[in-house]
Amino acid sequence: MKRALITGITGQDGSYLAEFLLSKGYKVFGLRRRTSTPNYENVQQVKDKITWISGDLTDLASLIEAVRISDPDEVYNLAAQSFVAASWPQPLATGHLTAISVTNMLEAVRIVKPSARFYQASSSEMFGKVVETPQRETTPFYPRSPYGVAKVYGHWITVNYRESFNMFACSGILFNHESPRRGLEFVTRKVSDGVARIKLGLKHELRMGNLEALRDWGFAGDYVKAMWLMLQQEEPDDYVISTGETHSVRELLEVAFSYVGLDYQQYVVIDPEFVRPAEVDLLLGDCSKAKEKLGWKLDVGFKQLIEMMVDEDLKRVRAENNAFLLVN
Ligand code: NAP
Ligand code: G4F
Repeated sequence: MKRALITGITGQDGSYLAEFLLSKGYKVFGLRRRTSTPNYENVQQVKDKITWISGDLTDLASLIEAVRISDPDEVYNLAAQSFVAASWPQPLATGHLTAISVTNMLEAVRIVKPSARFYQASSSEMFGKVVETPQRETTPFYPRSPYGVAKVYGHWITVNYRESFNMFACSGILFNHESPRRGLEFVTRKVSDGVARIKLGLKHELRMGNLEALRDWGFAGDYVKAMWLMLQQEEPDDYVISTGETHSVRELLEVAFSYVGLDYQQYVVIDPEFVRPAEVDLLLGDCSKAKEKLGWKLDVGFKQLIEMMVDEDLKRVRAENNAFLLVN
């Protein structure tokens, strides 16, 4: 039975990846940090099938112990401070969690089990103020946020450990991917949750930032399969994972509101609080290498993804509201 260690397992991607690896017969170990209120919402269905290890990205001793306990064939390093907007008010924490911690994790693997295969969660945010379109593995980076800068460090340190220590270390340069498990602060989920609340009469406006930003949005469930495929190859390498389509935030609003029979223009208010100090205007990925070498493909398209998210939020908000009415 293969053994995998996942950091960031309670997040969106970690939860889909855990389900995917369990379905493939893996023994899955999940690194969990101590929080005042435990949050297992994303991993509810598989919580009891995961072997939990207490640890924190910033604590090398705990990561060494996590690798020792799990004795993994594969390590998926997904944990990070992942919200771009939070990286301006918290640039140092973002640097520690999203950049330096990658070296912590690589060191833990190098010291305890250098033969383990390593996946690093790199990001299209590294392309930032893009210098070519579409963006591919060879496109130079021009990050536009403390988060993007931190991810560039994480990306290059992964390449460096591969080249310095001959480790099987891969970087997946993943474009935005979403799901009903996406954090509520990210734009797709903010919109699907907002639409559900407006439709149910619980909210009357949705305050948004830049509606002209363009993103290449895919489904997280499809993207975790690419992570696994990268670690099954003969040689370690880096891959762009994307849909090859780009859509604006405005289009996202149109699709989500019209799905429930509403016109977004009647509810959306532009609020400078959600406009960023520096914006990534356009992301559009070319994932030909992943298609060709990994045989990776997408199952869920943009409209289907947004409608799935609105459906799930309608169900959840309705249930929460009914429970509240019953109690009060
Ligand atoms: P997410 O939902 O925000 O999950 C982040 C995970 O990191 C959570 O499990 C969180 O634990 C954990 N974490 C944060 N700080 C930690 C610490 N100090 N010690 C241990 N664990 C810690 O992110 P995601 O969307 O699944 O993304 C996964 C990874 O892919 C991230 O590295 C992200 O930057 C990268 N990425 C994401 C996308 C995307 O579109 N989703 C695209 C490219 C790259 P808690 O539950 O305790 O907070
Ligand atoms: O959903 P977002 O917050 O995602 P962003 O910044 O693209 O980052 C996500 O994708 C990256 C991959 O490219 C990951 F590395 C990263 O971890 C994260 O998962 O914002 C998307 C766009 C931005 O242009 C933002 O300015 O939506 C725009 N936007 C407009 N109004 C908004 C809002 N974003 C948020 N979060 N909230 C708004 O009200």
